[in-house]
Amino acid sequence: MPAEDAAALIGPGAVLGMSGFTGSGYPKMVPQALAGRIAEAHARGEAFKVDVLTGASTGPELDGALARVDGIRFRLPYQGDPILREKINTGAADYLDMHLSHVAPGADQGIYGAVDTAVIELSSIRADGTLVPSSSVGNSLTWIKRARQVILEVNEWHSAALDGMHDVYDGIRRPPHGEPIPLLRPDDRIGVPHLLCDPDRIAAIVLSEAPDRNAPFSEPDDTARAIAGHVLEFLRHEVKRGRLPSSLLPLQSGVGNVANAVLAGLLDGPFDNMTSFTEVIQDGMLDLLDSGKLRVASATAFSLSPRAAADINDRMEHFRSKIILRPQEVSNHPELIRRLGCITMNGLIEADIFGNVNSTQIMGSRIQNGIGGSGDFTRNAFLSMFVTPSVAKKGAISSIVPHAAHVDHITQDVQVIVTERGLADLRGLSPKQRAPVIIENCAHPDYKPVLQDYFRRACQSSYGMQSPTLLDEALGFHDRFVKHGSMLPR
Ligand code: 0RQ
Repeated sequence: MPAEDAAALIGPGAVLGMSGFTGSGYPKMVPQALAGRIAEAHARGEAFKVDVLTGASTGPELDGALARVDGIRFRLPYQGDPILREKINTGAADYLDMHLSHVAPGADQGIYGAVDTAVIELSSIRADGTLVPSSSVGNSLTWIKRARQVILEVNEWHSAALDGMHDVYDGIRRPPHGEPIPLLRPDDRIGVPHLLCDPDRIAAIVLSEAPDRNAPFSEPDDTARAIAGHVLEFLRHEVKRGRLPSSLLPLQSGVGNVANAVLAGLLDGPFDNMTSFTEVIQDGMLDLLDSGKLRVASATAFSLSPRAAADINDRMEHFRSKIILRPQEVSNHPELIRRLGCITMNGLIEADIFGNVNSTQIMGSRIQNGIGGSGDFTRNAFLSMFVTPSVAKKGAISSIVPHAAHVDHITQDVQVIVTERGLADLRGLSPKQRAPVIIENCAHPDYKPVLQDYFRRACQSSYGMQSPTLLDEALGFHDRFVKHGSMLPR
């Protein structure tokens, strides 16, 4: 049916469970038609907002379109859309930023309310009625199971050869009847390649040909290349010390230019027969798969530049045996991440001198994206790393601060921090021992003396000496930025 007719099945206050993860596999037609309906209702003076639950971030046709018309009351678990971000930061929309592996268990307990409608993008519906997901699996299984009615968007832009790439495991048992998930290696397939839905609950099928819209990556700059260089040197050292095998351990890598530069660096590195157990497959991973250095990549979604997305669409057949897309509760499951021993690499907003990491809130209050899977992976990693340029906003912001203004990853979870200046290996160090190493190895030269001075004085007059802190100065960097536009002392 036309998208407008399908959108008419959704009313004010609806709780919507939608497919989509990092700009991949999200519905595009129904959300835009719904945004049109909401705008018309608002023009008539009628209230119309919905709750939007997804896998992770979507694209301008979903988050952007609904946020633009003030149609989102509540959003979880992750977003990255500039319009929605603004609505959240001005208080017009509520946002629950969650660990991505926690969403499905919460939905099964009914914590987000009864899901009214699932809107799920597919690449095809087979003749036997089974549903083939598109470029992400995310929480689609959960929304289809829980929703009162289901709207399907079949998108012919996706390659038909996606059929067979997915591994949908529906065997997770909740406490008190929990059982191990039977996955022992990143390339294990433990489910079926399709989703199922009782036809009686399918309220509409809408056709689409719209591409996933992901931001293109810029070529790695000197900063990204320097960070990648430090990471690779460190991994080589860990192999030499016998702490890692020469094929490394399953890699998880966040999104963004730095993560992509590290993957590009691995192309020329000495490691072979690598695997990846991650949540998103980005451009760099496809290159590694092409080169044969990466044997298999397990994830829940693609997160590709338009160039790479077009390329993989042409060569899906080739990649189908090397890539497995799973529900995000499986791709991000702590049990599996700990069992496989993942090496995790994620970006950060800021780290403090004790190694606490803020991934989400600028100046402690403005949301950027969300914690995403970084918490699922970091806490349970074999080796957890964070990568970042040492400064943001042309040097007005230091990524290394005396005290993080918000904490997503506590110091106990953070093993290695890397900037273009160097790498801080924090394993085995107490908070007081961590501070000089982080300042010396990671801080930008403009901020190093200020941080050294702060820590020296904190060591003289802190209330306690476990994590020496000057309470009246700890957030001074942030306060200066908010008041004067720079963290540098005036
Ligand atoms: O903003 O675009 O307006 O200039 O944050 O920063 O340096 O381009 O780096 O793309 O790797 O993003 C933490 C946001 C880093 C990301 C974060 C500003 C900076 C720029 C982007 P502009 P960069 P990245 C896998 C795992 C949490 C989720 C996660 C993230 C913009 O890595 O969202 O890890 N991580 N998921 O200027 C003010 C600072 C800043 C700052 C950066 N200290 N203060 N602004 N920025 N540091 C994926 C999923 O989970 C789905």
